[in-house]
Amino acid sequence: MAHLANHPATRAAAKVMNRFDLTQRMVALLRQDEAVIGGIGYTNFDLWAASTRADGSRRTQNFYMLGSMGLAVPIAMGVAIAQPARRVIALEGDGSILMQLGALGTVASRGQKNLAIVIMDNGAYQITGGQATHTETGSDIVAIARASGLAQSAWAADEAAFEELIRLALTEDGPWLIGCRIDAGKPRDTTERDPARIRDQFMRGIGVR
Ligand SMILES: Cc1ncc(C[n+]2csc(CCOP(=O)(O)OP(=O)(O)O)c2C)c(N)n1
Repeated sequence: MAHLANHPATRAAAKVMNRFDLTQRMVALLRQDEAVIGGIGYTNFDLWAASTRADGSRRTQNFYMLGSMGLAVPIAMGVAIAQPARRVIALEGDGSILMQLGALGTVASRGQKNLAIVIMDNGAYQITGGQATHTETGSDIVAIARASGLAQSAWAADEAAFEELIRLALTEDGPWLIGCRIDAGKPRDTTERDPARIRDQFMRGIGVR
């Protein structure tokens, strides 16, 4: 893709950034109605933290997957299919997407225009103790995504490039995949563990309840 020519295709070329900082930057670029699906892991917690406003209120167009790995992309794709006028972002950890790689090919084969996938790659299953994932030893999520048919996939070289890629994903046809290398920083908060409430608020947030 011509507009991705300036963005690196390899993990080694990407700066190691901070998950909370990137998530805050992403939330700041949302216009309001985009749906964001947080996968299990610390990606989820930082989405919760970055979506909590100073007055304690919280963005209601977010869904927080608690329980199973690898479901952010499938859930986001379901929302994107059901509501094609809405932009949908899946936020997932490297460990979790490695468990559900077939979802990338499914998204590619559907050519889901309103869907973007953001992978927070810390090379570890951080929330369960920091065991190394395969990205530490050579698996490159962006290369896997491209080989799965997601041509519009790139690593964010740095924070400014990340914002540029998010802006693209919010305005131009997808599907998109944005890889982010992140450090081992702890998340800023913990998602409230109340699945029924999470589901209910999200359904209200996207206007189906
Ligand atoms: C199917 C499944 N296997 C294992 C677990 C246990 N588990 C929960 S989160 C997690 C690690 C998630 O790693 P990653 O997606 O890389 O996110 P991070 O914790 O690094 O933010 C594991 C092993 C689970 N919840 N579901």
